[in-house]
Amino acid sequence: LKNGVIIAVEEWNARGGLLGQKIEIVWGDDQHDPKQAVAVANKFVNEGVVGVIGHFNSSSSIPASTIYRDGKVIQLTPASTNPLFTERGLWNVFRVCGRDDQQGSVAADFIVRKLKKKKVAVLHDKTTYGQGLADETVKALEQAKIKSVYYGSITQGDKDYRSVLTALRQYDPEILFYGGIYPEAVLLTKQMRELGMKTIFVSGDGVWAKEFPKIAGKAAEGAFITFTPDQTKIKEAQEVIRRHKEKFGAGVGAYTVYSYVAGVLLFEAITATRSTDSVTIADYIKRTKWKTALGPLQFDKKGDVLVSPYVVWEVKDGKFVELQ
Ligand code: ABU
Repeated sequence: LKNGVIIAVEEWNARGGLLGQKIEIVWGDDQHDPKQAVAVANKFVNEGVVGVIGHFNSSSSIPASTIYRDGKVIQLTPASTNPLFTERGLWNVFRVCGRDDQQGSVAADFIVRKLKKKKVAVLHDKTTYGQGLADETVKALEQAKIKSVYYGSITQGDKDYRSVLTALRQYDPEILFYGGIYPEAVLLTKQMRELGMKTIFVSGDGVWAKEFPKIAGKAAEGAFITFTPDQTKIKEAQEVIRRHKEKFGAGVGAYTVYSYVAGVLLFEAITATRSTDSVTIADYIKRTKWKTALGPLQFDKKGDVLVSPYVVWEVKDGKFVELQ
């Protein structure tokens, strides 16, 4: 997320900045802790920031958003996918990515229609994102008349998940759907294979990180992950991807282009309105049809994008491959 913002700010500052001033980035680290997120949000408000690009975790973005609302600060999250972020009617929030109710139904549809599996175990990491995505997937499975054979949770940061895997193995699941982030997905897949389980691993965007296949190795092969369609094929994204490679010597992360776009929307809104008043900027962002590095984009009244497709990716030969 940082890299995307840095590229956007460098681009705008090279053109002279905003309203005659150079843009200054103020960084905060919420340590993916909701309490720390609130502390960071208060710090930003006290420092008089105009807009926040962030946070990453839904469990940080949601509690921080009310601090920003009260402090009259715009918040654009590039990556927080829990529906609650935009479902509370806050005027100051925007989400550039999709939502877990969309993502969960794509996962369930893939399990039922494409994989044609019926025995699904579900695990989540107890976070707002992880549990939220697991619950949305369960809901969508139930609409397809599939009741999960096991529903449980793990604790982020633990290293040994063999006891929960052994417990769910008794139900002989064909699929393990996991709501959570990639470090635990690495351990879950590795330990599943160590236990001799052939269960297919399915998860969401929190696991779409090159580290997942890289660290899990063979254990990740054949895993299915929901995420957006391949950003490297979007023509408008090419220049950001090129500049990222040039500056940081690596390909973009899952949400780098999203954070770039969030920054550009904020800067374009400030330029167009010639204002740093958050209500004026929010109103402009909401009523504008945007052309962005992710393609055309428009927000609804809640601050969600009107179109946010999810597709399924498979881990093949250590890489994510988008399925057609
Ligand atoms: N969307 C995946 C990870 C970030 C979050 O929503 O918590």
